[in-house]
Amino acid sequence: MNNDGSLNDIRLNASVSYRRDHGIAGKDVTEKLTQNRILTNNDIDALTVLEFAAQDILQKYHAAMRQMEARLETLDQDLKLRKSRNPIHHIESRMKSVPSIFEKLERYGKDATLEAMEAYIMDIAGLRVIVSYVQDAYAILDYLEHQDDLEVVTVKDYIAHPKPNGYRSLHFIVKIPVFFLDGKKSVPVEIQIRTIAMDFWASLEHDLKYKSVYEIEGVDVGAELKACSQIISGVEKRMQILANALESNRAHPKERDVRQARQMNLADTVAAPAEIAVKLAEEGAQKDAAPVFPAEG
Ligand code: 0O2
Repeated sequence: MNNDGSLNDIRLNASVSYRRDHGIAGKDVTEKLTQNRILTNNDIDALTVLEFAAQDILQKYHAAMRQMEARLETLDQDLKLRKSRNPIHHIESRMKSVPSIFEKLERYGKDATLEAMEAYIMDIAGLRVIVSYVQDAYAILDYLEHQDDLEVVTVKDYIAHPKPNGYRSLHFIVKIPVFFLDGKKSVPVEIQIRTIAMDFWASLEHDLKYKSVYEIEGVDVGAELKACSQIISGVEKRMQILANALESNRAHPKERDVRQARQMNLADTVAAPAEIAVKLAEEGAQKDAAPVFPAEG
């Protein structure tokens, strides 16, 4: 959306869709606003008109997001009652901004229309679920897959397959039925599940990415971030082993869980990340350096 031509296309498409869907002249509304000089013929003008035309659709996604959040909270409460633990640490929600939606459509090479927005943009409504342990992320996906009115349409497992920069999270799109005055609609919501540790990494990486200067002479920032992600992953695995062993002790001891915990050694846990850091520094933090974590038994 860098030139006036495409902005005008967006305005025109939004106006036509609005008129068709609402039976009133969206173009007249646009002109009235423009004549009153609330809008001018620039980027803000086009995006504001678009926002107006899209609000009806966005409301639908907002409703779906709230209902999905309630589902997750109910699941968490139920697990607390039955299994005495709350896997969900907290939930964040966000609606994608209209400019961001249309930037994504442009990236996908799709027309800047409201129809395309509904057909191709699956993360208009998004929830980020922060959990304690890696196993919790997969357990929540599994519970949702077993709710028969939900449809999990795509799963991107960046935990099993981290992004090249070290980003880890479990992403999936769930379609949830929502009842409106004109009937039931199945609305997609993007869910990102990540542990507290993954969230820590992603938040700082995001923060660093937007620093005005993202380079330090003699330091490979990307390789450092990737190494941090790998270290975090190693620490998480050890925390998971501890949690499993403690849980196992509390209920019906499982030999395997307890044995895994016994085979861990606190000294290794502390030493391993430090060793990796030294090794990376020695190797000049080469991009493809793959730190080796202590075996987990
Ligand atoms: P916002 O404001 O959260 O929407 P695709 O669906 O494959 O065409 P997309 O949508 O970019 O591409 O999907 P992807 O990469 O699976 O996940 C996008 C979202 O995941 C991002 O949202 C971030 O919230 C998060 N994310 C993905 N990669 C990274 C990363 O390397 N670092 C951090 N910190 N977060 C990441 P948006 O679209 O950026 O923004």
